[in-house]
Amino acid sequence: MAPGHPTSERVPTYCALCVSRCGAIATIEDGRFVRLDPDPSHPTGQALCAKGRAAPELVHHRDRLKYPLKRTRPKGDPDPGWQRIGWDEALELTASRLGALAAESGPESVAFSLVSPSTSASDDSMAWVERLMRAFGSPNLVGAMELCGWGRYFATGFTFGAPVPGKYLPDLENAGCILFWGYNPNHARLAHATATLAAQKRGARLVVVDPRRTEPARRADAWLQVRPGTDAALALGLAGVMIERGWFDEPFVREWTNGPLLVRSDTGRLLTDADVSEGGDAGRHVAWDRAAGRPTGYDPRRGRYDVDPTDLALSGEHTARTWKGDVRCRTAFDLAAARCRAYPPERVEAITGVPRAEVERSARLLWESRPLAYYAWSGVEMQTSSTQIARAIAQLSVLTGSLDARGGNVLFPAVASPAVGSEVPARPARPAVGLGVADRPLGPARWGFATTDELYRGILEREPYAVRGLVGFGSNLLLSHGDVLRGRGALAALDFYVHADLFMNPTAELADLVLPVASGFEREALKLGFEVSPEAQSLVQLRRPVAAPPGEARSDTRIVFDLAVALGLGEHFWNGDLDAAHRHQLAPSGLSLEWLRAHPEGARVALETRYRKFAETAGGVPLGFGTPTRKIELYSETLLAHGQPPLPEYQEPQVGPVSRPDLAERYPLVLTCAKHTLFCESQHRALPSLRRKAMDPEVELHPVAAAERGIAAGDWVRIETPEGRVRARARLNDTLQPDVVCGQHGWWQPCPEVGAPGYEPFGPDGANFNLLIGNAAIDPISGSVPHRAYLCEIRRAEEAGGR
Ligand SMILES: Nc1nc2c(c(=O)[nH]1)N[C@H]1C(S)=C(S)[C@@H](COP(=O)(O)OP(=O)(O)OC[C@H]3O[C@@H](n4cnc5c(=O)[nH]c(N)nc54)[C@H](O)[C@@H]3O)O[C@H]1N2
Ligand SMILES: Nc1nc2c(c(=O)[nH]1)N[C@H]1C(S)=C(S)[C@@H](COP(=O)(O)OP(=O)(O)OC[C@H]3O[C@@H](n4cnc5c(=O)[nH]c(N)nc54)[C@H](O)[C@@H]3O)O[C@H]1N2
Ligand code: SF4
Ligand SMILES: [Mo]
Repeated sequence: MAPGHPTSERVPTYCALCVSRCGAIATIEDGRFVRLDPDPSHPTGQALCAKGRAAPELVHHRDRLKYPLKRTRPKGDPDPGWQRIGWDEALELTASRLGALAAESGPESVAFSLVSPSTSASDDSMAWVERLMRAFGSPNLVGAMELCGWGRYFATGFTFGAPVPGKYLPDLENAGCILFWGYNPNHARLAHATATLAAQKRGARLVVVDPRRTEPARRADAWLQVRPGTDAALALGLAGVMIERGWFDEPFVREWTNGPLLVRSDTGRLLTDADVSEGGDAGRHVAWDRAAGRPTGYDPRRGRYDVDPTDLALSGEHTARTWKGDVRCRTAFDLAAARCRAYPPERVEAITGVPRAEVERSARLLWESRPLAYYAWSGVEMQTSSTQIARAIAQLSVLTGSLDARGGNVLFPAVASPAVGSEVPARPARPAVGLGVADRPLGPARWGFATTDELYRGILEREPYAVRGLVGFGSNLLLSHGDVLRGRGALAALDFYVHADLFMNPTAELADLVLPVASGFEREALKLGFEVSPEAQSLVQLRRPVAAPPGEARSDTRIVFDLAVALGLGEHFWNGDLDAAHRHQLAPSGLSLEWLRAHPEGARVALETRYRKFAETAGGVPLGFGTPTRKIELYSETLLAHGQPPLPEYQEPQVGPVSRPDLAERYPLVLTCAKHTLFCESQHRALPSLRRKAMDPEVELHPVAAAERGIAAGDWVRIETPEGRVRARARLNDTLQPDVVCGQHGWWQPCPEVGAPGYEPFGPDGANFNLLIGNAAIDPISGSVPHRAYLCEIRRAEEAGGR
């Protein structure tokens, strides 16, 4: 283009900054990326949030990392002495150090960490990181699985044998009733927020469970203001009302859940043929034929009962004759129903604070306006009973018969593509066991995820084995996770830590080597499907870079491939050829990489949406569910076998006023937190257009609680828990319960352009919320940490000493 001729180009793209992946149009003027606007023709492009609009500020930010940096001074020295080095040296150093650790202590001694794909463009690279881990031989991925994904992906797996609602997303376009439980899409996933508004316009009902009156709560048909962490009691109570009133899909429960199976009252085990007759088949279960008044068999391998399912008794106590004598049994559904009925509305009110009439009314709403499409997220993930809560909420979907039904939670169709993260053979050597497997065999470790607590223990205590290396793709562990000071000690004690990021952060400061990463706007990325609807799933887009990366920054994917080659694992990575990798991903769909590159708006692949796929048959056998009984497991023998409750149960938050009255005397307020609408997690505080609108960390509290403490709106206060203290500004909110307060995490970055300060990440004069949270009280199954239900006290900052 001739100089002096202003050029303007508009490139269809999408914002990769968070889980919403909003369809967008990037404007490039004179070669510079200057604007991002919504693209309403894109299935997720109805709107952009302030963060998306601020994308050019992120891209062009002065503090972006530009070159690989090597530490030259010891950890703990206030000056790391960062020295610029070249990529070749950085990759060689990394490969040789990781290779040496693997040779000395096994590949499992190297953990990987990854910024959550919900809060970043790491979605572009996650599968490749997993592939690298597999090829290298490490079973330890530290993400935020125990804080962010466990309930959505794995806890409900015990019920459905599938990730609900994580992958069985709410079918908002067809839902009769939408249930958002501890989830605020208006802040977290704009594409869901706009789809919800549209659904409400066409008459769908909305039920919101949240201690705070969020935007969706304001517009909801029912807002259930639950005491933080007591959600399982509410879910059980709702289910109890539905069962009591007959507001449930009895044929669905009979045919598709393990409700009809008989449970031995003496052992809690499912009755099998081996109980009934000597030498009987332990793999066959027993139900009760109510027509004939006698037991009948069920074979999970064939997914079939010996009689027509309509003949099965769903409830009642039955005596089964076994070869060792008579055994009293109850149906699994009977036990589940009894558990739910133990939480009648008045008890739910006493535990959760939700008025009993609201429990009744909401139960009716869930039933009468079904199909029910639900999503549950952060509010119930970061709890000491996140597994129980997730399973309790799942029952509501089951009772309404909404799983994989049109308008329920549906596994939408997907463009065919190989699972590149898991298709390479795991490294054969000696099979490495994940850090947490011994302590929590059913927890995240079973699926290759380690909690930060497990990571820190591995590093500091060498238990169950030594962790000596860490490869970090983003992930600001010291801001995002509790037990901050122990974490700092642990990271400093690593033999080798390499961290790839857009910016230096307090966690990366402890690395031996820091690698500069291209942002999502500066790299190509292939996205097969946009998740939220069948239409969105049909779109394949090859995101085109709209700006050059700063300095020598490279994409995470590029770094993974380069590192793989340097480690001698190139055979699994097309010897570093990214195009070849993308062609491999596209092969089953027949799409061409060149075509996609020339058409940044992407291609639509025709997909057929099928519902109730569990009822389809293969070789005469209904597919059913991926559970041991091939049915939805209201009653889980898997959990029982591990000493865990087979039915969802209510457990008081471990750090709460009921469990810890001793602590509650000094710390009488219940502390939760929520995402900031303007920032993702610990990021974005340095972007002027955003920071201008939110200069300081805040804590919301009720005016009565504030008045009792002499606190006025805008005052600096100290939040104090048994673990630590931090500062925030008071914001008064009279829709909160008076004993509930809500903070914000992620504050550390300054923004000099608007005169906004940074905050010390490790001390009481800073604002690192997670200094307040410890790792001692955790979910016994998953290791989830109670960032969303803790105890605290709040004081004016001057009274507590210092500003
Ligand atoms: N703007 C923005 N968007 C983001 C992010 C961000 O940081 N900022 N982060 C991304 C990530 S990583 C995630 S995981 C998603 C999360 O998305 P969400 O899960 O929607 O995140 P939050 O808004 O923090 O939490 C949802 C609600 O849980 C409520 N809550 C708090 N305690 C409890 C409780 O005990 N019970 C119940 N029922 N509710 C409770 C809060 O009041 C809040 O309204 O958002 C993603 N999108
Ligand atoms: N108190 C409290 N604690 C929480 C939460 C909460 O709600 N309350 N939420 C939890 C949840 S749900 C999550 S997911 C975690 C999130 O915690 P993290 O996964 O640590 O996420 P972020 O803080 O958003 O970002 C971490 C780093 O990733 C970098 N980054 C951003 N994009 C990229 C990229 O594309 N590539 C690379 N290599 N780096 C990138 C950022 O610059 C930043 O330095 O925090 C958890 N911690
Ligand atoms: S919600 Fe905002 S940050 Fe997230 S993808 Fe959409 S525009 Fe980007
Ligand atoms: Mo998250």
